[in-house]
Parts: sequence; structure tokens; C-alpha cells
Amino acid sequence: MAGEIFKQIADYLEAAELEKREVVKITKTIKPDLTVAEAYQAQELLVQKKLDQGHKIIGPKMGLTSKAKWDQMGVSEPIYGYIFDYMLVDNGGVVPFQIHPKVEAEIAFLIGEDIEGPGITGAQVLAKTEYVLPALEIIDSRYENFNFTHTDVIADNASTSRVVFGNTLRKPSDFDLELVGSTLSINGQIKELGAGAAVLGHPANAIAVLANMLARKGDKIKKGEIILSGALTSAVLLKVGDFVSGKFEGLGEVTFTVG
Ligand code: OOG
Ligand code: MG
Repeated sequence: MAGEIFKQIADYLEAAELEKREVVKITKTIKPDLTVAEAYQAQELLVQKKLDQGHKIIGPKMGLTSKAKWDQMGVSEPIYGYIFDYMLVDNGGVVPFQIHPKVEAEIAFLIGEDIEGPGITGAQVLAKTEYVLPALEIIDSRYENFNFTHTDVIADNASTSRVVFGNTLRKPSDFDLELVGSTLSINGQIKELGAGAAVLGHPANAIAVLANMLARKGDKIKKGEIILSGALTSAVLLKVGDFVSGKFEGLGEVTFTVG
């Protein structure tokens, strides 16, 4: 009986994604008292549906890891979701317009060795990171007006929609990642700018939080996964035809067009 409601939530959010339409949040419809543990149970069912359909996980992602995002969304606790292979768009490519996409500039980690919590620190993450690379994440909440609570957004796979990775892979030891500056421009105009330190003091700290959260369900970060550490700045709303560019000091440029 209890499991049935999580399946209902996963089906509801999957249909919204596939049909490219917004829906009323779970805490206003199916389950007003949805807890964090229950929200991750619903997310797990949604992830399992995608796996059953043959999609592959690229890696987990972190979200809501900067003050800019907390202020923008009114939710101030980090969350995780999963990026799948069908969400990848080549650098310079076209991101298909879905519901009400927004873009975020992020630093991604290509993991060189399994990282198993609890008790993982940012320094331990850096020691097990093979490369860092720049990324633009396109989030597209399935909820009306991007309006959600902490638990709603967890159930919705942390608003994940598309990701564009940059082509420059660099060793984390070549950088002070907290000092890496980034600009996010739309049609040649800078809309947001920030530095790595905006993400929990250092982007590696977000990956450490992820390892420690995954440990609660007996899971870990796996070698070969590429993981987003969360937006440095507020997300910017996109429209069809927009040309988006994220520039990252020492890591190059990532671009796409909204099609
Ligand atoms: C939730 C996803 C946030 C990030 O990088 O902070 C996220 C949302 O704001 O819709 O991906
Ligand atoms: Mg993000």
C-alpha cells in the first residue's frame, strides 16, 4: 500500500517530463506530508523506470549547494538527483526546449576511484578525482512555475533535464577550484557571474556531501561517474533561440543554443 503511492508519484512526474507539461507539486496533490526519505524513495522508482527503459546513469548530481540558489528557490538544503545518457548534449549543440528551461554554470568532477561515505571530506574527494571539467546544466522542473518544497524537488529528480559538458579536462591539482571564476551569458550578455567558492566554500565539498548522503542508503560514488557539484549562481530562464555561453577560468567555454 505504502509503496503504491511512490509509484504513483514517479508515474505522475515521468508523464509530465515525457509530455513536456507542468504539473501541480506533490505536496499539494498526491502527498501533502511527503518526507525527505519518502521523496528519495519516489525518486528511486523514477530512476529505476529510466534504467528499465534502457537509459544509463552518467552520474549523480548535486543541487541547491549555493546561497544564490537557496535565495532563488526558497529551499536551502542540498539535494541530489541523477543525470542519464539521454540528457547529454554536445558542447555547441542544440538543447531541445521542454517546459520552462533554466541554465546553470557548474563545475563537474570525473571520479577516478570509488568514494564511500560517511565522513568524506572535500580533500578526500579531490584526491579521488581524475579530472574537473566545466558544465552547463539545464534544469526544467516539472512543477508549475518552478514552485516546489524541498521534498517535491527531490521526488522530481532535482529538476534535471539536460547537461552540456565542456571539452577541457584538467587535473584538480592544477587549480584552486574555489577561486575559479565563471560567467554565464545569454545572447552575448552576461547574466550571472561567480566563483567556485560559492558552492559550499569549495565545489569538492558538494561531492563530499553527496558521498555522505549516498552512504545513508548504503550507496557510494563510483569510479567513472561525472558529477555536477551544483550551480555557482542563480539559474537563468531560457527561451527558444537563445545562445548560451558559460566561461570558466582555466577550463574553457561551454555553449549551446535552445532549439
Ligand atoms: C533544483 C535543482 C538545483 C543546482 O545546481 O542547484 C540544481 C532547482 O533549482 O530546480 O540543479
Ligand atoms: Mg544544477
